[in-house]
Amino acid sequence: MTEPFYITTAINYPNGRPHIGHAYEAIAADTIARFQRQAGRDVRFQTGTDEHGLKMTQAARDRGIETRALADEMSGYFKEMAAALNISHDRFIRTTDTDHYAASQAIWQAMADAGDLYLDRYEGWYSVRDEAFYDEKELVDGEGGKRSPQGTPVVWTAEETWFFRLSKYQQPLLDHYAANLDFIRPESRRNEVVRFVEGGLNDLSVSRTSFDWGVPVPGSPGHVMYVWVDALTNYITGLGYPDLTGDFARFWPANLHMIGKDIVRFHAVYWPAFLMSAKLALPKSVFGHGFVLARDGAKMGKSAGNAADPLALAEAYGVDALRYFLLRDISFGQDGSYSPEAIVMRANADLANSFGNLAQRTLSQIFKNCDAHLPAIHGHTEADGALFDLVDKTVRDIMPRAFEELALSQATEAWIQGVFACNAYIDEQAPWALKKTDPERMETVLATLYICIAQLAVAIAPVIPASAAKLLDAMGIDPALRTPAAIGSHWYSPLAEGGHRLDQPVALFPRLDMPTEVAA
Ligand code: ME8
Repeated sequence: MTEPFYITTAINYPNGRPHIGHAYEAIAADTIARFQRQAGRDVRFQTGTDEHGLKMTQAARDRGIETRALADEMSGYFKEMAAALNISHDRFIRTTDTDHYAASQAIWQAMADAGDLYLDRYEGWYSVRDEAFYDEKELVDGEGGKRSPQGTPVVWTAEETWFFRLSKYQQPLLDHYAANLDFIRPESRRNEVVRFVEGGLNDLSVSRTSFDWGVPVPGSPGHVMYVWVDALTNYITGLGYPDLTGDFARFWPANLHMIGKDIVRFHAVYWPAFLMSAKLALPKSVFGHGFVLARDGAKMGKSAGNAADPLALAEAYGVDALRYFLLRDISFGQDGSYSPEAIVMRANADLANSFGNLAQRTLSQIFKNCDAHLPAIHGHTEADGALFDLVDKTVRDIMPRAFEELALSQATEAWIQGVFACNAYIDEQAPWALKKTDPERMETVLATLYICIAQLAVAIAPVIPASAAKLLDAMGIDPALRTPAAIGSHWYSPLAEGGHRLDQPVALFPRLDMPTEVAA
């Protein structure tokens, strides 16, 4: 039986339209999901929207509409974004889905049964924008008074609420971090979390009585769950919890929760504590990626008001150009900046001028000079062997290792080096000049390139799925061969005997014009 692999993104607040940061996370997670599928794993991939809480209620009030209407409208845009960016999720969950109420109430009940919930009075600071409670000692002085460590405004709240005995889990959490070094990645985030937990954990207020837009607390009229309790539960709702058989048995614990650095505390402290309390297994890994920053360095977010529309970018430059740019130019785990010019520069340099041009030159020569059929290899030279070895190492060793480690920019960097090597080879071998003098050698050179291009297209498919598929279609390569293992390499490749029929080569990546107007 194939090995299961469960990957999730954070679920997005649909209090506004999606921005480039949401697109970034979806694209990164999708790339990993596609890589894992190619590697033969049985992948389950979930994304969605996080629809309860005060932030949503206030956004709806500001627009003078019902919260549910806001959630319905905006959640639709997130779904559209996923479709437009070619995100291959198995479920788009909304926390207003009925099965999600049942799952949230079940995990609540399990925490209550463990003796971890008690009623008391909460008094303290709350940030609506972060949907987070903060200790007095964490606050900083800012514009207009006290602010959260994230710089968002805080309000004093006092109400009767249910508390979760988070303090009880301080040592079990620290033990878990120590025994599972991959539980929080990258290491810098892990260190932050460990320091925070070592500093002591207060019990957590987990219900609200001042509004009703949330999952009702079982047996406690007037209380709705704190939005993060139900939000985190989405990851198991999607597997059928509280039914512990079926998808839950197969896919839980998750292999990877892919989230942004601002919400690591919720995923690496609260979530594992809730799961321990409910006697459920903990996810294997939480990865806190960096932020995509606007060119001026400002944080791009809905609330910051300068959100770049990912759909407009995809429309203007192409989905795969956007996907490739985000994963190649931003070192995964760190913050990175984005600009329309940078997307155009990267797409032109790597995709149009290097890979697209390589494929176009090779395939059009096969089309014209070999009667549109892949020629066979007739013995090889040292140069052919060197190229095969380099491409092989790239697609069968360096890239998979980088994808496994979530070093996404290293994977794309290695790939483009492979492309450069092919371009150097074609220039050196000059197959066009061999047509008259040594047609057999011409065939070997073109076949060598064909195999290398096929390998490189398969290897980059998780990042640029639509373009890779288009190229492989045009090359006449069977979908069953589109994994690094199946495509093989060298003269051992199923392609080495030749014979595949090619379509008339098409331009894969149009050369993009520099933007005159900034889309951000
Ligand atoms: O935090 N660059 O929702 P959200 C990169 N509902 N990533 C960014 C980003 C940026 N500029 N801005 C936001 C929430 N993100 C909660 C999550 S999960 C059970 C609940 C990331 O819409 C952010 O870090 O504010 C998070 O991972 C995701 O986008 C959704 O953010």
